Amino acid sequence: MAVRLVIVANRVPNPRERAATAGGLAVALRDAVARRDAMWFGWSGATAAATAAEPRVAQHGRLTLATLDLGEQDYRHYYRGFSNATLWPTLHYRLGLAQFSREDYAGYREVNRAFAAALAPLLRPDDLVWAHDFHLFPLGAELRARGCGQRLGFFLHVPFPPYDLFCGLPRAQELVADLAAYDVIGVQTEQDAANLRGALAAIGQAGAAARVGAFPIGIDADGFTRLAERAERAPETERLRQSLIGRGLVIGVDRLDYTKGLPHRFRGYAQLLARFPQHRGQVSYLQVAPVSRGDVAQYRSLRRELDEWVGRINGQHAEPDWTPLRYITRAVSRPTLAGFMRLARIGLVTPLRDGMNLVAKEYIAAQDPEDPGALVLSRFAGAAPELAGALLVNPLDPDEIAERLDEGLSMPREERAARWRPMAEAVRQGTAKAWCRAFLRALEGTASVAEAAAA
Ligand code: GDG
Repeated sequence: MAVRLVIVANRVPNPRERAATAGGLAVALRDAVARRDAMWFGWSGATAAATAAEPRVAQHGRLTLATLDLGEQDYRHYYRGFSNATLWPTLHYRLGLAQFSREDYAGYREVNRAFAAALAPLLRPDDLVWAHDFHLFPLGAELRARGCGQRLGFFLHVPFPPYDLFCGLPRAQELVADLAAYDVIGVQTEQDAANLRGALAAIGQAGAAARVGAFPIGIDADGFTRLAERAERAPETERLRQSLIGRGLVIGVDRLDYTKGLPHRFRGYAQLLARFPQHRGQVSYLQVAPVSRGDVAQYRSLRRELDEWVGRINGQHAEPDWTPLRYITRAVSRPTLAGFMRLARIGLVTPLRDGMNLVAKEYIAAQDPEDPGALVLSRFAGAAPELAGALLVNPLDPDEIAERLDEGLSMPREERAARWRPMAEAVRQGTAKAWCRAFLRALEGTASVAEAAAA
């Protein structure tokens, strides 16, 4: 019988949430746990007076869901504080935005301890444990401290910056040292892997540095293509098509997050309209940006800044019958997004830094092979090395964004198809399923650090 897979992540998805509305990661991992014995452990998403000591356990076929409610204090310090306001900006190279407090850091460590204490008694000796993302740097070390000898894997979904930068964060060395408890330490790109190896080597953890590997995440490409094909004639897509009256559509889809480069992108679009007047009245840019982390101050100020940009661009350029920039801060259903992406002549994806960026891959998968659109992509997205046919930009340069937009909008069909084909192939090869398999193969193939130490 195959060994059980235990996924540990900050959030456990709601089993009733339909795959059609779930994000890329939930879909990828759902596939990983589908046809085997598995457990998914993490925060329920609810808060209580204090963090629960015992998880709530529910069985769904062969999948066990084990969830903890977080105490209000822990939510503030671990989640909103250290994870979202300290680690998130630092790992995205934005040290200047990071807010550090010792209370937040203590809360972060405390929740990792509480997770480990609640998880350890549920583990079987031959379980494969796979922890996800920056919320859980210390989890492996906490499990080891409780005598867990299982194979422990860790995957970081966001970038890992050069050590010198990461070191600007107080207690950075402790966090890097925590990672040495894991048997396989996965990151998205070779660049992240080199940075993380450098960090581990710098603190004298050469052995752990050798256990770092790049495992670029992907999407269910065929599934997304089918979704886009089906949505092509759906009423929502039809309404959007009719509203365009033949104008070229530029689409952006991002959580409303300062790493996604939205103000710079809006400036780039404004530059397109100012510098390339032939596109005025001929193009419409739809930005879908569902609000996220609305209770973190920086996200609220970003939202105000974007509201201003939308007003400025439309105020300056709109005509009575033309709105240059359409902006939606609600979430749109996944099939509808797929249909919109298929309709769009340009996918505009310009994060300042991104671990991977699944939207870029979804845009490629959604295209009609006979008449595909062009992808304008940040060179700082983890997806850039895999998507060589994209029009690459430095997302901080609005003029370059404008120039690549002009290039994409003016590109003949043959060139668009020639650029798209190898990208479509890459997205079809590097699926979410393949990512999961590669990581788990690496984890199954290693001896546990704990076993090796005991031998
Ligand atoms: C982190 C890393 C890494 C967005 N708006 C709506 C919606 N989405 C979906 C997209 C895509 C997903 O959410 C976003 O994934 P990204 O990869 O683009 O970005 P993050 O959320 O920052 O994810 C990232 C990823 O983890 C996986 O490792 O690639 O670098 O930051 O699937 O389509 N989905 C729906 N409505 C929306 O309005 N239904």
